[in-house]
Amino acid sequence: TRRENEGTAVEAGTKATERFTASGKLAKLQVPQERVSLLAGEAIRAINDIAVKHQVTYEEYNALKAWLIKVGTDGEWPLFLDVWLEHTIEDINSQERPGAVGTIEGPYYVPNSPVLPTPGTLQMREDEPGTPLLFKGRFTDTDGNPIQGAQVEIWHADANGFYSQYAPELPEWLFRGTVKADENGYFEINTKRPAPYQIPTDGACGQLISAAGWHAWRPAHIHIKVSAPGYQLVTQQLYFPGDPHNEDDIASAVKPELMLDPKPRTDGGEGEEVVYDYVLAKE
Ligand code: MBD
Ligand code: FE
Repeated sequence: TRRENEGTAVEAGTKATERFTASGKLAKLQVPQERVSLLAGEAIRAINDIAVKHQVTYEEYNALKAWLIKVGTDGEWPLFLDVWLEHTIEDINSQERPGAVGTIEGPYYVPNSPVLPTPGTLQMREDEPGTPLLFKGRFTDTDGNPIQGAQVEIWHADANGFYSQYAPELPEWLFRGTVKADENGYFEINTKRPAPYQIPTDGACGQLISAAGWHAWRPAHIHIKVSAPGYQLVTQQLYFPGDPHNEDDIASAVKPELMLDPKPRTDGGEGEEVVYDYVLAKE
């Protein structure tokens, strides 16, 4: 089984926290006082209402306090928020955008992955386990014209459910890359089909999951950011039919438009191929 080495959650959580804090996003954040007062005020009131409704005891209050402290010391605020809240924020903010369907980014994106021309092959180890997957598609605008200068940033876990740069001893850019589409908008990416994924179970989020009797699974997924100069960036994930967790993703991030349809390769190559096309909306 995976996650047997101690400290996996802390390792991933600390990296995710550091990367978010250092990402430069924070310096620009500006939330007006009236929004802070409205949102924080209602959130605090909602928690107090729940406490009254369910007659929360001091035992439960102190368990909550200890757990919240542990979320921080394990570095799991990015994980907690991305699993249990980001899907709602993503839905709210993508409603108006035509074209490619998005979903949550999650905690393990790394910018500036190695750039590859199409057809590109993501970095793998020798004897990397898993079914080879050829992922290909085309970029067009909302009028059906090919887009120039489009790229696919792709990242996913290895067969053990670990993301490079968030777990020890993995090659830095394992299963991470930026593939540039050709002048007609076509791209091809060679990788391996990822396995179903459990969020770290040995940290605060895992403690909540087991204390509540929930499960920690996400369906197998490939993370994607697609972009082109002058077009809106889309962050999404792609999924595989038949995965037992497509219907009960702990992160609530599956949408029908994000389901792939892999087929045996037609060119004699080993493994599967799948076509997924992108329509991007102008900025
Ligand atoms: C993941 O790999 C992920 O994609 C999300 C959303 C949350 C935790 C781990
Ligand atoms: Fe993921």
